[in-house]
Amino acid sequence: MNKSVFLLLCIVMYLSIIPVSAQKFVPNYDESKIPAYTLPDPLIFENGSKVRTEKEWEKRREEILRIFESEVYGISPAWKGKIIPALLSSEANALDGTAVRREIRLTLKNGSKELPLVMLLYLPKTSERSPVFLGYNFNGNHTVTDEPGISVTGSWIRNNVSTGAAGNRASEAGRGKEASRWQVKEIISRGYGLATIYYGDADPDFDDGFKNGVHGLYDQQPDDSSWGTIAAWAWGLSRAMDYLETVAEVDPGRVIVMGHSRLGKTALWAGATDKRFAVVISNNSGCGGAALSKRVYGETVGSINESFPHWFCENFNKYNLKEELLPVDQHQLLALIAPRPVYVASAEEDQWADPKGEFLSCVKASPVYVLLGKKGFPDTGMPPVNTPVVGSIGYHIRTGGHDVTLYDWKQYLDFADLHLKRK
Ligand code: GTR
Repeated sequence: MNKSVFLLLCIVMYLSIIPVSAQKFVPNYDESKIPAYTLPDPLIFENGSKVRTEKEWEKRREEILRIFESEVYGISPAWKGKIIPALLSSEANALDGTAVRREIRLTLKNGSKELPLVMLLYLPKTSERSPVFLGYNFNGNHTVTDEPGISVTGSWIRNNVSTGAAGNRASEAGRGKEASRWQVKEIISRGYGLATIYYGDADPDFDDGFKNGVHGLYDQQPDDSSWGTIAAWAWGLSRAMDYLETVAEVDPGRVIVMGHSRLGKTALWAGATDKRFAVVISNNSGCGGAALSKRVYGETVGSINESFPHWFCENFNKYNLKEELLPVDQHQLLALIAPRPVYVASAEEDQWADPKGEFLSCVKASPVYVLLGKKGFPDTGMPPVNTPVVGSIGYHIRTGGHDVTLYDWKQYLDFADLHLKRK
């Protein structure tokens, strides 16, 4: 064997021992290496004709929604079941007497199948019906504040040293560990309520072949466009909304759906599929959330499908390493929310989530807001850090990493005040 054949053989052998994933999905963080791409125009129908009126937009909206369902998140079933609420606890003087706190078990009942979700609800003390933020938490309701009365929730939980979960069980050790991400006192002091549910109650975050969580409420043979876990979580938020509509102290016209990271992707999909959410907030949602997929920057379609095969529908795999073939991109997800206000937040150190791709989504969703009579989002390039751009679409990039901080909450509260506060 001559020397060069031997060398070639060595290279082939070396490549065969690197896992396929490492060969395929190397993240790009270099703007100059972004492929040339064309974004689908939200205001042009699939047949090429232009959307000119609000009425035509409604048709186009359906068209885009159907593509996101069949190619990205999967189709969620219609809900024809019952929700049976049961009050588990009630505290009239929570948070130093400033709030009312309740825990409510919501049993979703579909024929003979049932699933319990436990909602933690904080409401400000006021005689008016309150606007409420609704969002899932990552580690159990008891991690959201350090108040001792909240029961430890978490039917299946990710093992997580920082929140004291072990053996996939939430524990007392996690109490208050996520409080900085929720800022309940600030939310209450600004006149808003907070409703939160542990996300794994709605669907445990692992690939189980569509059996557990809300998937289990249906007898379903999953196919390539069946609802993935993000769609299942979003569907669960709509069930939470069904319940909030029945709570006397809650203003159902002012429910703000909010989520961080994978739950930010979830909040956006919930806002796109359920028009009852008055405002939608995406915190560091990145790939499959607010970031444009066709930029192929940071986390990509292929890498997210490989790491989290249960999040999206099977069809989404068609676009692994082939983002150019995607018939939609994430600016259209924001456009589906129009004319309702949507806020997208990025973090400077969270390049994995592609802050610029999140910003550009706002820019590219803007024409739909303009068509619907709202002020557009200015295309003036990335704003400086900690300098929100606010209209019907809001955006900021803050200093720091992948997280939800008091700074983020202050912007969300200001945004909610701007759009929902009763004058
Ligand atoms: C990461 C994932 C992101 C984001 C994040 C999270 O591992 O790659 O898409 O969703 O998890 O949810 O914390």
